[in-house]
Amino acid sequence: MSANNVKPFTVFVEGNIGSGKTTFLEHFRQFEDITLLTEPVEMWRDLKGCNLLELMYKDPEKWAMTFQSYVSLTMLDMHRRPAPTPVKLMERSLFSARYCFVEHIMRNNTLHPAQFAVLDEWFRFIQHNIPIDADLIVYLKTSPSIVYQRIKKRARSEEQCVPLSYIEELHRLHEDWLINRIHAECPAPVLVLDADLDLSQITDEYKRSEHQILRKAV
Ligand code: DGT
Repeated sequence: MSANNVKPFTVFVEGNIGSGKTTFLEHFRQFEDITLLTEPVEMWRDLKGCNLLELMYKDPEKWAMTFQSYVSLTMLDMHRRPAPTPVKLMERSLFSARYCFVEHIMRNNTLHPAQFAVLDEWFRFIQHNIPIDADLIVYLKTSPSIVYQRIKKRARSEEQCVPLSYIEELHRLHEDWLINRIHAECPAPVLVLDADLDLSQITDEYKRSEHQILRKAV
């Protein structure tokens, strides 16, 4: 809740791996009265000394279920975290975990149907029983070839084995969810930004979203 007990205007920042979600959130650090919640990747890399992200990339058949289960917990924690400001900006959501990442590993049979069923039941239970506020989704739309180059360049050790085909598939799943709307639920209106632009031009593109996000902060 914000200081005056009104729910914060809640924004999910979504987009493929390497689309610039963290940079987008950093852009809003200059403004007051916004709570920024970056994705808990560091928690996934160090859960009591275990790197779940690495385990998942190295042996997905064995670790995807465990990884997704922990992703759900950490995302739910972010959704439920109170914001003392009128605006709350979150990197990703339980929805992209389910409709992009879990969907992918279900379709390519990395998950056993029973494992998928358990994750899906958790997702549905949470959706129906725990309030998840969402007022706007900012979709940082990219071309797979461009984010693939960025991922190679940033060289996060766990992601070195990621093939272009995986990035292409994740792109399609984001498009199906946010543009083609193949799932019944899209929790909020979607603002699409061109996130192919390089760092020198991207600030102007980010500014296009300021009006919609910041008017809630005044
Ligand atoms: P950015 O700032 O747009 O470059 O964002 P990234 O790439 O740091 O963050 P993100 O969420 O796209 O990906 C972080 C890593 O975690 C990446 O290797 C993909 C993986 N990841 C994130 N969420 C999930 C998930 O729900 N399931 C799976 N399998 N992987 C996930």
